[in-house]
Amino acid sequence: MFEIKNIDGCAKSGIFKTVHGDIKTPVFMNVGTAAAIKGAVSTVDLKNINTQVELSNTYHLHVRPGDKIVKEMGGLHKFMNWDRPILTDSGGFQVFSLAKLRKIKEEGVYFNSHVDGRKIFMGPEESMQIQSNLASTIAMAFDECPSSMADREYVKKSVDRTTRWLIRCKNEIERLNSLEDTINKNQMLFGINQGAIFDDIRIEHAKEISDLNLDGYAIGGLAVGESHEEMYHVIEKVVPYLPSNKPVYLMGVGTPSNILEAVERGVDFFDCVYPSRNGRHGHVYTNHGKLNLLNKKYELDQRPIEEGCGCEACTHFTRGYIRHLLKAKEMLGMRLCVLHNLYFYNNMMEEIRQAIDNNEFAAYKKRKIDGFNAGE
Ligand code: PRF
Ligand code: ZN
Repeated sequence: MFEIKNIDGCAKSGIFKTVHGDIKTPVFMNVGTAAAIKGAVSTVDLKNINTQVELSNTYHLHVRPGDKIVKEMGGLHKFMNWDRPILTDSGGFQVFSLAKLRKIKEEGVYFNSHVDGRKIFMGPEESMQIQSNLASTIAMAFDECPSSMADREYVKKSVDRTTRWLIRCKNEIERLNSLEDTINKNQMLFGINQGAIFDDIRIEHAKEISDLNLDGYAIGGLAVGESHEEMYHVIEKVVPYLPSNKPVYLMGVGTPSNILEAVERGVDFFDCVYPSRNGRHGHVYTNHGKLNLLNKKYELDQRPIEEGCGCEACTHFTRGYIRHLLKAKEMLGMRLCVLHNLYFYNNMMEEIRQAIDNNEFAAYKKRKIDGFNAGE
């Protein structure tokens, strides 16, 4: 159930209720693809940086260790020791971006595993069965994310197939949720809007999937090569056609500025690998833009990454020390940068929720983006 708390322009704050606890929105989900946040960050750390939702991937966990193993271990929550909500992505996107030699058919996708090359088939039913074994809080529908280069004719055919797949996902999750030995019988399903940058295909698809009364709706197929302006345009066009009483999730987005722009256009859920991936490379987010800690100018810098930041890195260590760790390829360097970046994102979302509650989101957003652009 989604309770809207306050509406400020098109931005909204709310509470999404799940069996694993409430999610305050807008929210940024922290990505732990293979049941691990890259950079040696555990679920104990996630609690310390105020993570609300962890995100894992169906495809990766199916390939290794296998969803049946995770089920035998009691489901993903028990496996990772995480008692807050988990969202699992369906595998659709990962199959298209990672797997080799894939073949898309009406029944699903045939592909070779990126780990050992073995042949795998995944369709809507298989994706739902795997996600049911993982026992995540929210399962994502199995979709196709067409390439940003795909032509209109291909995109139309692909989106129609994604709609048929969505109906099969809905039927399958209802069946699985009613089975005796299903771990999470209240598993929720989010549908995914596709249509590349073709407004009419996007809108028609949004109308079709809205009729299915799902728990939430995602906008997929963005941040795959189109410009930021094209992405914002699609969000503006699509959001009005999605149910206003359900959360909207923009998949795989993005930079802090992208998130602020999307919140302003009505988006409630986000996820992205940027904070963890950038952290592993020593790139850290601050209110004055992104810093590259490998830069020589930080060698003797006694300041924390960000003055006033409450994360483990900033409350204990200097830029100069973290730079040394990164240069020496010590795992601790990466870990501290990833912790800081995730804290920065989670903290920005808290500020966003407060700004919306105080009806001052537009001013907050401007201040924040001006700061990012000003630099140190
Ligand atoms: N579909 C799914 N997962 C995704 C995407 C998508 O289109 C994207 C696109 N940015 C990220 N993750 N299932
Ligand atoms: Zn910090």
